[in-house]
Amino acid sequence: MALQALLFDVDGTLADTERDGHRVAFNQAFAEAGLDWDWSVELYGKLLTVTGGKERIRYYLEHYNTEFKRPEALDEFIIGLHQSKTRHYTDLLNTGAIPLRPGVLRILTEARSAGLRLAIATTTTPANVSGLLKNTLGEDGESWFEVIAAGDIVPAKKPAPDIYTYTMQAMSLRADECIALEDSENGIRSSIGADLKTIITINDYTRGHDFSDAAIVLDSFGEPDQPFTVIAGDAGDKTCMDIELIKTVHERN
Ligand code: XBP
Ligand code: MG
Repeated sequence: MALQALLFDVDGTLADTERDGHRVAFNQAFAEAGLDWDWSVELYGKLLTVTGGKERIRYYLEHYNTEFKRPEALDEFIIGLHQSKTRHYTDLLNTGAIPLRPGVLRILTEARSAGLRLAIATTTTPANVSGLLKNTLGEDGESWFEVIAAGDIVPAKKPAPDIYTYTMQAMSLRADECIALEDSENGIRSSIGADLKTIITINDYTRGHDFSDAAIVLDSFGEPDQPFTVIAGDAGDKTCMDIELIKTVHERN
């Protein structure tokens, strides 16, 4: 089936948001709440096992801070902390501190000219997606994407396939008409679970992940003057990801 749509993950794929974005915002929220919790770069890598910020805080308490005397209304406590984290994170985005990864703007622009449909399938909070797109693509950045599926819109976050299934249903597309672009093992488990061919662009937190099901694994999408390194798969004679290569990868068995 001909390729109709590109389905993008956000965190780690469109932008390197985790170490210097989400992590920093979590720590700011903890400090603001008078908590002495500090998520180091290393600890945060372990906490990324769990997608979703509220889920991540709970996982931290269950596995890394079992001594903490939990409030009776734990759910509300976590929700409050997470709201504060979202405020800090979107404030950070508004400073322009987090750029798109190499190749992302070029691929999005080429895709639009080629008439491909674009969507987002992410576990992050909708306000975070809006903030990133506005601050990197401009005020109308969100309108580049036909569907933005984010956060709690489906109850089961990645690695469950639900967010991708939801996105394709909203676009009336089948999996063989789409391709997913991801950066993490939870991400590819979700996309492969939804029967999607998947392109992987790794980052420092995900380079050790299992990407054996990926159609191609790259160190970045690259730019014409900043070639990618192919970690697994076949890029032919290409030195950066473009729509032609995305279509070739999609057509392969
Ligand atoms: C991204 C995430 C997100 C962010 C935090 O995963 O795991 O949880 O770290 O976002 P993926 P929130 O890239 O696979 O979608 O705090 O808004 O939940
Ligand atoms: Mg990701």
